[in-house]
Amino acid sequence: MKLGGSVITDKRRPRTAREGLIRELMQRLVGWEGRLILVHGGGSFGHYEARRVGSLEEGVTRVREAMHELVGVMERAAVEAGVRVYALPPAVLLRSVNVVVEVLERGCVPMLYGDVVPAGDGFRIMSGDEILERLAVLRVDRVGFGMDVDGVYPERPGVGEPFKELTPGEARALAERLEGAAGVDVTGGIAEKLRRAARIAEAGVEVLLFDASDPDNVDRFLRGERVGTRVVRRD
Ligand code: IP8
Repeated sequence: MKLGGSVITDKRRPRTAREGLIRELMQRLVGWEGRLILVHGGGSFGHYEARRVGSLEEGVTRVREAMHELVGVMERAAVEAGVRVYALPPAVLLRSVNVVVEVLERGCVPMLYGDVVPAGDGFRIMSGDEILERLAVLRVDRVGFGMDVDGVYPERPGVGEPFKELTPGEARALAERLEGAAGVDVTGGIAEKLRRAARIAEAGVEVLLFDASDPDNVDRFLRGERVGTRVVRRD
């Protein structure tokens, strides 16, 4: 399950975490008996600093320091709630998913986050959404994209009703349409999510895109209930 940057931070204020909500969300993981991998985005920490630095090569430490501050907030909330979270930099995934499995096998909740990772001669950003897609190979039951809107809308959030269900093909077609229809700022995020959701669902894993700023939805997702927009292969 990913907790998007727009859920756990206030995107309008640099380096501002929604600490109260983060604590509530962590509380919902207490007593969860199944296996869970957490992923979180960068919000007003990573994205803010990544925009400010001239290049990732130059600003790698600054961007990562901001992400580590947000990771610290998440870890503190986990400690207070009594959830055994184990933060892992996603650069480990460039080699394999083995460490994630080892952490799971020890009964902990691996927590990965959007981060700067080596690429070519320099660095690039690995988003939380990319991390979800890379982890889907672990034969997970379902993947959740926790956002700050209650699903995927035909045009834009709040206009009409969110889709209840999409096939991978429908999700891809919608990604094309949304990307072409409006500015990248508004829809780039959702188009990219839809493409990743389509690929994950194509491999047979159920994907849910839902509003994680309501902690009850996190409960529903963990219980395997339908929440938000479901992307699923129809065989
Ligand atoms: O919020 C981006 O992760 P995302 C992380 O999942 C950085 O796109 C470092 C900007």
